[in-house]
Order: sequence, then structure tokens, then C-alpha cells
Amino acid sequence: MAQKGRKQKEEQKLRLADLEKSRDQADKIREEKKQIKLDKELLENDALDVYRKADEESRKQKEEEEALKNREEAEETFAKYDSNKDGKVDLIELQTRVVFDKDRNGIVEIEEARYFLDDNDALELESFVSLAWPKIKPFLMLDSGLFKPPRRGDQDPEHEDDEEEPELDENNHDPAEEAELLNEENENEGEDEEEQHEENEPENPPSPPVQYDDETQRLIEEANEARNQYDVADREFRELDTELNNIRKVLEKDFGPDEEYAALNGECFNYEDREYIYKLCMFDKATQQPKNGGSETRLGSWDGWRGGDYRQMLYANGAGCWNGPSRSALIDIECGLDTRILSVTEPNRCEYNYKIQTPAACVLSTASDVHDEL
Ligand code: MAN
Repeated sequence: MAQKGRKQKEEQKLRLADLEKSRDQADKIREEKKQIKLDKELLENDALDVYRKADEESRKQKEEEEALKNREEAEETFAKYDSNKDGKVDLIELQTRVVFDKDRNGIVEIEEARYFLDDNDALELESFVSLAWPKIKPFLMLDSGLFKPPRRGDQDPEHEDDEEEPELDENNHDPAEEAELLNEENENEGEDEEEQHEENEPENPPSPPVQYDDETQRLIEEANEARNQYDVADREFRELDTELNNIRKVLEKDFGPDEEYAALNGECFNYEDREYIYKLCMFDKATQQPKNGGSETRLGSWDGWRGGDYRQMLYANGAGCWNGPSRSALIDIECGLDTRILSVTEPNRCEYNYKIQTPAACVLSTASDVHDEL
């Protein structure tokens, strides 16, 4: 066993040297790929910027067009409602329009009309556009089924103050009345068909995939390829680096004067008493888990040998003990035919003692006069 352990370490030392070379090589390749990626991404970004700017431009233009359209619509509505052409829309003029009969009682009451004039008796064009139109427009849309009020939680700053809408919403679900209203709308606003169609579409239709020109498309593909190549090189480097660190950790561990304990590295053993399942993972950690299902408590992590004869291990710096130091476990090792935990005790609170047996300790005891072949 000792010979096997020694051989393992020799092999790992060789592997370590190889790995270091491969890792350095991988690091160089990764750096090269990184530079290529950065260069390609610069070009890609410049090309995409043209599209981003155009996109921004058309968004702005669309917003401006919408604002303009809204303004025109407001002006047309103003002209339509100002029946006596005195340059003002007043309560009486609104009262003649059945569409403003919010409570559907057949009369547009003065208070109903006043709501749409934002608590005014009459408004001139500019104030109509800024104060009345924001109240009238959503109502007309809601009324004709073109506008669904935002769901609860959705904030729509334009309509924040339309507190009376829920009432409208309820009424809006009577099919007969809805039809009547729609008819009226159609009579009044037949010219809005095109707009109705537009507004019926979902608010944010998914934008179609952008068609880039050939040169931009080429730059994107080249950047994608460079990104992929960098990712592959990066992964390769990290894999080698992890393997290297693992081997280093193993090489750093003292498995005994003749590597007697090497084969036990990472092996785990359990021991159950009345209350707990104790676990020992060699050269790694000791833990304790209550049998009634509580979570695992770390009793300690591999710290080193104690006593100078490779018969006692210490696992230290475990979970903190309430009002005390962190837990730790001393492992006493004796020779035995197989490897197992014989007992676990807690001689002092949060200080544990494992007694284990293993053939590795037998080799150790005869190491001076018996050869490894045994
Ligand atoms: C838990 C276990 C015991 C330990 C106490 C200390 O119950 O880890 O072994 O003695 O905590 O509070």
C-alpha cells in the first residue's frame, strides 16, 4: 500500500510538471484569443452603433409623430365639440353628447360634463388640449372598446388620475350598451378607422429581427466566432488550472513517512451512535449529523498530524461551539484488517475523539522491518 501511495505521488509530480506547461500554453492562447475577441468586438460595436442610432432616431420620430397625431385629434375633437364656434368648449356643449353619459341614465348631467372639462365651465383650445383631452381620449377609447385599462399594478402615468374609470369599465360590459356606444362612435368618428386599427394592436409588438447589411453581418459573425473561441480557450485554461490546484493540494498533504495513508485520501466513513451520524472524510473533514434530521455540523477540517508517529490526526476549525471555541476532532488510529470508525466520543464539549482502525497503520508499525510488498 505504501509503495502504491509513493508511486501515486511520483506520478502526480510528473503530471504536475506537464500540467504546468499545458496551463501556461493555454494561458497564452487564452490571452491571444482575448485580444482577437476585443478587436473584433470593437469593429462589431462600431457597425452596430449605426443601427442603434438609426433605431433611436426612428423611435424619436415615431414619438413625435404620435404626439402630433394626438394633437391633431385633440384639435379636431375640439372643433367638433365647439358647436357654437365661440372658440370654447363648454359644459352645455358636452352635455349634448350622449357619449359622456357615464352613468348611462340617459342624461349627461352637469357634473359628468364637468369631469371631462377638468372641473371647468369652459375651456379654450390650449387648455382643452392639456386638461380635457387627457380625460376625454382614454374615455372615448375605453367606450369604444379600443382601450383596455391597465391591469392592477401596471402604472400608466397618463391615466393615473382617471379614478372614475372602474365604474365605466363595469358598464362597458353590457353588450347592448356597448353596441349602442360603438354605433354612436362610428357615426361621430368614422374617419378614425385607420387609427383604430393601429391602436388595436398590442402595445409592444415584438420587433422583427433586424436585417443587417452584409458587412455588419460579417462583423457580427466574426465577433461571435471570436467570442466562441475565447470561451473555449478560457474553459480549457480553467480546467487545467483546477486540475493543477487539486494535484498541488494532494501533493501538499502528508500521507505518512512512506505515503502509507495515501490510498485513504478522500475516502469517507460513517459511525452511528444513539443521537448522531458521525462522518470522517480522510484528509478532508469530520462532521456530525443528528439522526432526527437536523443539518450537518462540521467538527473540523483536515489540519495535520499530531504526536509525531502518524497515529493521531487533527481536524480543526469546525463550526463554532455555542459560548465556546470552534469544534475540533482528534482521530486516534490503530492497526486493523479494514478501515472503519470504532467509536466516537465527546470527552469535552465540542472536542470530539474518533477511534479508527486501518491496515495503513499496520504497515506503518512494521515499516522499519517489513517491506512494502507486504
Ligand atoms: C450540538 C452537538 C453537540 C455539542 C453541542 C454544543 O448539540 O454538536 O455535540 O456538545 O452542540 O452546544
